Amino acid sequence: MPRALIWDVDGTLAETERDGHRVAFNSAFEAAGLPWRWDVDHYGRLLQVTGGRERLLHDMALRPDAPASAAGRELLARTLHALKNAAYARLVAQGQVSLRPGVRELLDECAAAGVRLAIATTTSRSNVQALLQAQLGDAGAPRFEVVLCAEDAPRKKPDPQVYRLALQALGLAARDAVAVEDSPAGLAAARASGIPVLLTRSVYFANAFQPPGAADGVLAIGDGLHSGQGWSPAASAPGRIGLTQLKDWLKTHPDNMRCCA
Ligand code: XBP
Ligand code: MG
Repeated sequence: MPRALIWDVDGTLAETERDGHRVAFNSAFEAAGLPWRWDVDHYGRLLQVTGGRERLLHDMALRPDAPASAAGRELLARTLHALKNAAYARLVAQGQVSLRPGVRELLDECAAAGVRLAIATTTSRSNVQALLQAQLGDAGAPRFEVVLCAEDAPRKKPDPQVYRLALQALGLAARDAVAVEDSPAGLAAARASGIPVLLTRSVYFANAFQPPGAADGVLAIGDGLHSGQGWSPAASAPGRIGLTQLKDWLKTHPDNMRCCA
């Protein structure tokens, strides 16, 4: 049995990007009087860059109407990012973003079984707080013993910093935890810290693990925790993914076979 589940937020706890962060970035552009708008496809490409402020800077580098100096772009990125996070918090409070199916059930099961919960994300702390409050109420945040965000780990995924800090805070070895992730950068970060990864494909990274070998080393990959269908390796039951299934996958995971052979 894993002793802790370490959750990514964006794309994993909830589908936050397309209808949450993207829409909020566009509100920020509008509030700042800028004509820029990020459509669904463009935003998907920008997601290669982790971190909202970094994403803004990356986009500005290709815009002739962005400030010419690095300092000017940096200042604008900070202003827009703050506006975006405020707009995101409003959207989330209105219920525009929900937990992905099967997430709540697995969180509840962990609580009942004494499996510890943590968050390791590249997003800003205010975004995590807004989501937990809106979806899980006052009791939401305290359910996660460790919550590490962009402010705690400035070297963003795929850098393993946030996962290493999470293991440290939990006082656990990597093999005692399972990371739940959705993106190639998240997978790389968790794997580089040695944590087995459960991958739930999200809207923007649905096809990111297509070539054979792209998801090498994962504990399992599937479309979501709500169903046991379509997972690789196959789940033993068609119902939602629970702790018993995680335990089964951990037993046969190559990392554990190596460690305990
Ligand atoms: C999440 C991110 C974040 C969010 C937006 O990546 O890259 O930048 O898109 O949040 P992951 P901020 O799911 O791998 O943690 O604007 O606060 O960065
Ligand atoms: Mg993610």
